[in-house]
Amino acid sequence: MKRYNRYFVVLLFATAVLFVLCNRKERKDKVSVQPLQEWTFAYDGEDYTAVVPSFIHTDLMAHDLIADPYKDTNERACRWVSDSVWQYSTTFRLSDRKAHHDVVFAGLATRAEVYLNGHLIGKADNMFRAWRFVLDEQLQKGDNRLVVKFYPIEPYNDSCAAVLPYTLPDNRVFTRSAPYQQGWDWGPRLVTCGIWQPAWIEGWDEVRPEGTVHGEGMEGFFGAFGGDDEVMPSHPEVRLLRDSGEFCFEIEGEKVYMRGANWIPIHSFPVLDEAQKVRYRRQLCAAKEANFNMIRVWGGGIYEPDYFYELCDSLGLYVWQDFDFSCALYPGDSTFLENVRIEAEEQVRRLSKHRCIVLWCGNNEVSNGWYDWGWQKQYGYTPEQEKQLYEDMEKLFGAEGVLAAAVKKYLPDMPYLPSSPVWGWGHDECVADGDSHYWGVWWGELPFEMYREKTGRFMSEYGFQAYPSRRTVDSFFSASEPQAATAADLLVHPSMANHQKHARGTAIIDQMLQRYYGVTSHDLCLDDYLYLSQLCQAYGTGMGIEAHRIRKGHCWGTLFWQLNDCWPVASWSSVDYYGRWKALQYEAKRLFEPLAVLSEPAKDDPRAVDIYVVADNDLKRGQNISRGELYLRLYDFEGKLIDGRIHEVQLHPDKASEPIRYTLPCGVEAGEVVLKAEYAALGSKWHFFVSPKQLKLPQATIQTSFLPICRGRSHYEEGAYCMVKLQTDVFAYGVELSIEPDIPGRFEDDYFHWMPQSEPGHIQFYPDDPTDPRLDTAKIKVKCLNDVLQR
Ligand code: BMA
Repeated sequence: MKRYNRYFVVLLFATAVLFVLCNRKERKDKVSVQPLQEWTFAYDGEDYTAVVPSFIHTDLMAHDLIADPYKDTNERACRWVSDSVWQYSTTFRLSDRKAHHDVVFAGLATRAEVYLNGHLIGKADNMFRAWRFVLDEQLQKGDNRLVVKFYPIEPYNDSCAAVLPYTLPDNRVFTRSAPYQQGWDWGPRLVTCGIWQPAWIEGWDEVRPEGTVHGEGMEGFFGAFGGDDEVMPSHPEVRLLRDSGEFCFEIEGEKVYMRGANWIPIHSFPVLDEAQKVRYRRQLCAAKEANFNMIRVWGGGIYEPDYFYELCDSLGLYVWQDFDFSCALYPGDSTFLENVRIEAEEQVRRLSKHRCIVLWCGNNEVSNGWYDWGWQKQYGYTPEQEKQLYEDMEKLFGAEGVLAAAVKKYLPDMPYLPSSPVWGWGHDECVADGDSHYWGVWWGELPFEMYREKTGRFMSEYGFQAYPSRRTVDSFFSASEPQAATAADLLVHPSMANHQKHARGTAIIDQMLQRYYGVTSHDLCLDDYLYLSQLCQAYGTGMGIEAHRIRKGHCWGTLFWQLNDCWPVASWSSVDYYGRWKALQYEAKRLFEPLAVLSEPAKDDPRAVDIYVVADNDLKRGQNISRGELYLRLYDFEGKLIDGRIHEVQLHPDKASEPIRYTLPCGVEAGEVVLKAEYAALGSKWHFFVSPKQLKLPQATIQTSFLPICRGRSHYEEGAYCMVKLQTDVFAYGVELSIEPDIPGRFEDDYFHWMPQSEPGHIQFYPDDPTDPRLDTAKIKVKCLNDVLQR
């Protein structure tokens, strides 16, 4: 009898669920959706076809009305575009007449008025919200004309600033648009506007749709907003451990060490078309291949499209998500807060379905700016004003603020951090409490070795700039190169200078080149300089990664600044705008191996090194690596083995192994040898006892040959790949391979060290298009530090 009761309850429940689902479907079926895809924009009294979704700059470029702003100094020449009013129009007839109709814009950038048949029907002022306007009153039977008028944001921002009784550090904060488009220290100033998400008309008879329903083909950049049938998946059980200053992600009961980098938008005009999807895939696959397990979506960019998070979900990359606020103080009036509340709720709700997100953070460097950047003094705030500004910050970012509330509403168990970093890098606390942006290296112009002194509990930013490769430079620098020009001569050319957005960028790179390589841009040709800037970035940032992983247990994450670029430029990125890996990305791949052999010079003995083995818990299950043998082999640069040792090493889940000390034997010149440390054939590391400029590297002769297409299993996947055969007569430091002609693809490894061997070694090359006929006659070009320093 009891059993029957149970069946009855189950049946009743199933019927109820079915009833609810059918009803929902019925209600949804009543909503008609009519896409609005055919638009024009007005320029100089004429109408031009527009692409929707897109931005005015891309539309103008498509009609040759402006030159590509990524090239030379065109960015400046098209400044007028940001200062103009732009008008987009479409004409439509209703395909399915209902009792009521709304127009829905999944995204408008940014200050816009919407007119139907000449009547204002609504205004928009936030790029990160969807907008819905009622059409009914002005709707006509036949053709209807819908116009969207975009206004420049700067005059509006200035007018808001003018009525405030105090100055905010940056007027851009008054408009909710992507901060980076206003120019950054790696980004052009390309303030743009446009219908940057899909637009459509919804019609219904009885029940007005809640939120936004989207139909076939309406899946845009932001996907669907607030559709009432979205299911929130159960998230992994994520905890952010913060006891006694700790900053550690615990996921499903296990502490996870995070390895990765910061993410900025992949384009100054971030529209999700097929070309951008390819670029999203390329960048995120680069992260995965380089053994990242986390990406931080930085708060000065955009909330990325669902496509981005779907890729992260499927690649197994955790995402630290900043709200879109960065490096400034924001208004605290109720209109602004309400605007932000809606934005935050829409975005958190939209992204709540992605399991990859493990943290929402209020902003990038707002708290850091407040405490450390001298705003109070610079803008002469009175104590009352300071109090008010502090309270405004709390209202937005605090634990009880608008953003935290949005997270709590849709993701009650999701960790929320008010601001990153917890402490600025000038405070002693930055190594003891919370996440840290360590900018003593670069901004503070301190040597790379400082990373070893300043390892915080979680390193969410640190890094060093490098120039992109020659092919990327050629894409924006069209001037011809005078004979015998040094890199320094060329770097001051307006086209090159416009692609270095940091005021002291070139000087700081030169300083470090001098310190570690003994040369500067004045001693090098452009090609050698670009190469060396990358080697230097990999060397410095790599030293940071090692320091942070060696201190695992104290530190639970290392995310360097920055993975990608939004245009071709000199920057901190490890992969450039075109997807070309800089030396740093290869170095990160080595140093981010879940099981890594790491080294650090002994503090008390210049001839000694401490070797560590660190194993993270994303090592392949079943690998028995808890105990193993560490082989230490010392070679001279002719490849002769000078010394060899074996040590037993015990690994730990929550910290690096105990250090294994190795001291150079008497009589060995520190600048003439290299130590190879290898753990159980799983991980290895080259260690040098002096800085690169003190190495006595002999001239190297490297022979290469290229085998076009091999079929079968590459190191990554089944498919076609090419093979480079490589042999050197002496130890070659930092070997850079390039393929001639420029065939898109990637080497399995690059900027590596290479020992003389009796047989040639192999490096695989993965062409984007294995049927490219140029592969048959392609040649390999090599460069290495041995040669560059001898020229
Ligand atoms: C960090 C970032 C960015 C900036 C970078 C390099 O602090 O948050 O604001 O691009 O420094 O300067």
